[in-house]
Amino acid sequence: MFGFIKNKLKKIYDTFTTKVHALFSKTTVDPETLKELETILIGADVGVKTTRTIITNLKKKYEQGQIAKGSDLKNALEQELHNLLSAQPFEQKSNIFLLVGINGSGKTTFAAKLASKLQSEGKKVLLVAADTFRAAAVEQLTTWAKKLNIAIESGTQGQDPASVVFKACETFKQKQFDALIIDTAGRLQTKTNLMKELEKIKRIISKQLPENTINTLLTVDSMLGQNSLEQARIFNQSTDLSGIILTKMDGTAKGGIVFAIVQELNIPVAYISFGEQTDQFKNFAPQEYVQQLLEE
Ligand SMILES: Nc1nc2c(ncn2[C@@H]2O[C@H](COP(=O)(O)OP(=O)(O)OP(=O)(O)O)[C@@H](O)[C@H]2O)c(=O)[nH]1
Ligand SMILES: [Mg+2]
Repeated sequence: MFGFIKNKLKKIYDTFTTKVHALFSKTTVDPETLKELETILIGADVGVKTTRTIITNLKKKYEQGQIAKGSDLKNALEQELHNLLSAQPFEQKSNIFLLVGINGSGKTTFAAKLASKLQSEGKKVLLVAADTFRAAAVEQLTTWAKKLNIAIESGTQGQDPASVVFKACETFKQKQFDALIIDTAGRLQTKTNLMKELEKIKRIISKQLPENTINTLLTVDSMLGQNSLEQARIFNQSTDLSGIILTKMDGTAKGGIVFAIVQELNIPVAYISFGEQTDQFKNFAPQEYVQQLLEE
């Protein structure tokens, strides 16, 4: 079943690449070409509003005679996408990370990846299992912590996650850790509960570690497409996001959603994550990302 869905998605992916390159190989570009490009971008999750902005800018260039052939279109599109993404660079503010996002989007996996990287840089890392909603969630992070030989603070199932975070902040100060990575729950009975809980966690960290600005990062499953824009909007309202982690980029999604998130919500992309091994992520680089998106 899963294989079937995967193959189907792969077909959509190939269609994107094939279609966009059919436009880039044209000897002359006309207004119809731009219309076709608009449809293709929407199909790649770039979103209606953001696509419109891109197409409007391209139209201007076309009317000024700067886009005559397919290769001009490719260069101009690359430039537009690059401008969009580099307008909002991510700046790491401290070594305090709060990971938020809907269930299954990759928070726990990314917590382990980031912890491993910071540890390899010589930092003393403390992981925090603040997802006390499910016992399995604590176990999952504990397994990672053991495997990586990294310290972990965790509570018991049902315990107030903010109290786990409070204790973790105490440990962080007392034992002089360098980095704090907090994994949170993705699902509670209601969205309001989850948001209230995250707000409370942030308040606790700010109070306990006032000299540090928290990096609040939202994991966005690249396979979910347009739904992610609305999620990002909701999380941003209550947690004031510092950046996005685009996960599951080893899948077939094109990841066009980041353009919509960056443009419509002004949230920068911080990391790209693409597998289940700890080294499978990197800092987001706009140029490389755009090239990958458009490559054949
Ligand atoms: N292929 C792939 N799988 C991933 C990636 N990141 C996470 N996964 C897998 O996706 C599933 C969900 O990841 P988790 O890290 O548990 O997600 P979560 O956000 O912590 O989920 P909850 O704890 O339920 O809220 C797991 O099976 C992970 O192994 C990725 O970049 N690529
Ligand atoms: Mg988790």
